Amino acid sequence: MKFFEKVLIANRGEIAIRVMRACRELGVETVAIYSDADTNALHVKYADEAFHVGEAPPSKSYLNIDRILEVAKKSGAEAVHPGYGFLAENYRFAHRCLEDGITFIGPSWKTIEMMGSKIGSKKTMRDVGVPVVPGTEGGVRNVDEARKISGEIGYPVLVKASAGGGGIGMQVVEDESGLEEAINAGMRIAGSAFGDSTVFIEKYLVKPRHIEFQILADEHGHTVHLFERECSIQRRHQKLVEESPCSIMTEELRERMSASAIAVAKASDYTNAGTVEFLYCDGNYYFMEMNTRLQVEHTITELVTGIDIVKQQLAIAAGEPIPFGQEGISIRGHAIECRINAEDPLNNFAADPGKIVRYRSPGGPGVRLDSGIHVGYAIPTNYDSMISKLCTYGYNRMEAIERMRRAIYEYVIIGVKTTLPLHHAIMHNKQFVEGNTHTGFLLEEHIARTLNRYVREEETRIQTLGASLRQGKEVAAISAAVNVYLHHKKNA
Ligand code: MV4
Repeated sequence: MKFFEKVLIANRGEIAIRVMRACRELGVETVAIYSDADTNALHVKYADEAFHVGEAPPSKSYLNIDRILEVAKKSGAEAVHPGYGFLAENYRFAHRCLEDGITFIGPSWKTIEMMGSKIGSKKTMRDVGVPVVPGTEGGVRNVDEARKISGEIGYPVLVKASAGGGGIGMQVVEDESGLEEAINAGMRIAGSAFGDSTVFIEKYLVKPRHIEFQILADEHGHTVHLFERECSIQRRHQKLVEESPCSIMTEELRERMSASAIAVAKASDYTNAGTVEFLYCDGNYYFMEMNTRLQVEHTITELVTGIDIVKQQLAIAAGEPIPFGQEGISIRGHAIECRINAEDPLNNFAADPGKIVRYRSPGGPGVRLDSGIHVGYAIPTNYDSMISKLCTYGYNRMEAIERMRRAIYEYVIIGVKTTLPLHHAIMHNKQFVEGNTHTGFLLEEHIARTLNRYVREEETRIQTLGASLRQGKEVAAISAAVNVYLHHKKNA
């Protein structure tokens, strides 16, 4: 079954290629779109057809709804896959697709709209009995009400934007004296960032873990979960390392959380692939939000369940029933993802766009690399700095970690600074290895202390490898990488 004859992929980079790979396996023709900045990008070459959609700024190209729908019609694509970011959670785009008779590969526009409101979705979930963080029922109407509720739930509290995402407008309030000021600031920031100044208040959870459940739901009323991922290791609300399963998961907790995740999907008439995010703290979990799209970290779920989530998305969008029940889905082994960004970890993670002059990807047992880059590729400044996703799979968590350490050593990217040394530091960090992580993990200084050393080592390694490669000594370059690795083993 190929579900569609032709699909347009309204995205770029590694995720556009990921979706096209599923299409290729199914025999579905692919249509790429590209901006002025991406004329030489891999996703353009990978597709069967490619159409220019505008200038480099996203608003002129990858967010240009009129132009993208025009290309869809011109190319004869029956469906559009939005990937993540850009138009993936834009309910207006999903609605426009519906109007134009093009299948949007994702949930209905109504579900996307509902989940876009933090307050609205939280209220729906509270009503169906899913645990939510204690706080105001809706938006803050006035400071007196906010004071009363904050006093009841107890400080510290958190002011959050209803339309928010990425922690924008979010503020911790330690005691009553800071409340009014935080509400005003939160409303101002939310208003200018989202055009909606509504804020709400929640009890502030200390050092929570971020645990999310992958969901699949078809148009015949069947909803299943593909287990959980832990994504606590992040920086400024950008995830950096994800893993599945969560290292502290128990059968009993998974039973409860997965039932809640399915209840969330049912309550929102969910169809297609989605993710229910929870905060976990001291044995309790709370619904935070639902992401109505394919996520960056879907890869690790694919590794531990063996299910191709993108193919399931296409099947569901074509009206097919999910071909397995919950009892037909199992989790096996352990998978970890490290996001490789073109950023300088020693310069406050500033983006380091530039040209990749040397590149060698890791391989071997249990390694999956999803990337959109190649030698000679100039990373555009207009888009996200994530250039690839390095995932490893192992029989258990320790083997996945060992394989990630090895894969990081094998991975050579010369020309731009990357987050590879940071991942090196994390994979060797005692607290991470023990599974002792939380959302403030990277703010604690133990990583900062070792990061300098790892970045310096990475630079030395790159120089050694670069010198060997320039002399055409591929084998010497490989042995240099292995030697650094052996050195580490000895000193571990
Ligand atoms: C919280 C929280 C603690 N208590 N809510 C951050 C992004 C936004 N979607 C929700 N976030 C948080 N909400 C309460 N009541 C801590 C965070 C948080 C966080 C959550 C998930 C992953 C990383 C995070 C990093 C800092 C704060």
